[in-house]
Amino acid sequence: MSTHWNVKFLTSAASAGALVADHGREVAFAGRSNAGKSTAINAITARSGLARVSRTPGRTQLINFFEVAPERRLVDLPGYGYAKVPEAVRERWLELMRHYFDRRESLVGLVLIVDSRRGLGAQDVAMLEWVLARGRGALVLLSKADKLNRRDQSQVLRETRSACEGTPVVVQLFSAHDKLGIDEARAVMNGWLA
Ligand SMILES: Nc1nc2c(ncn2[C@@H]2O[C@H](COP(=O)(O)OP(=O)(O)OP(=O)(O)O)[C@@H](O)[C@H]2O)c(=O)[nH]1
Ligand SMILES: [Mg+2]
Repeated sequence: MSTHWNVKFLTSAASAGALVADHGREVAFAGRSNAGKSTAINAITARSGLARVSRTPGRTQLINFFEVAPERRLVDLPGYGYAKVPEAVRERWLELMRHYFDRRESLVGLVLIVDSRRGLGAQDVAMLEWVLARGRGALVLLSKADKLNRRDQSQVLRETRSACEGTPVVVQLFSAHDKLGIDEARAVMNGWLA
């Protein structure tokens, strides 16, 4: 379980043809634009400058691959749900994601980053259904939990868990700022990657 991670950036892919060879195992991070995917990757790998963090939604338009051990990868997928993205870009995103989720043999689990102040949206649910249909694991991290008080934290946790009832989806509160849920997320990911 306690795989040692030696994290390094591998490559950015703008198209299906540019993906890293489909060997070994990888865990993908997905979520709405600005949900905190890159920040979560940095927190979980304890590498502050690894994945780029931005205040401008929709910045990560590429699929970014990071290696944590030989043949073991983390994948930062481009965010969705940003209203100002042109239709053509949105269609390209959908095509790329469909290709990735339908064919990626090395994908063992999805970490879905959901802003704890918004909760699960329709597109988040669609992502979960995509991976569950293929028998992969799923972990929902309710991000930016530091922005909520205790009461609101437990409410969103309860609601999200109840929305995922009957599925193997694991739901946790997460805050990169307060270092909440980081070890738990890593443990789930290590289980998938082992
Ligand atoms: N308070 C707080 N802010 C956070 C947390 N995680 C991320 N943020 C902020 O949310 C914003 C977006 O974070 P990113 O990690 O860039 O989000 P992303 O999902 O990778 O965004 P895109 O790649 O653009 O889709 C940044 O301003 C982060 O500093 C957190 O745990 N707490
Ligand atoms: Mg990002």
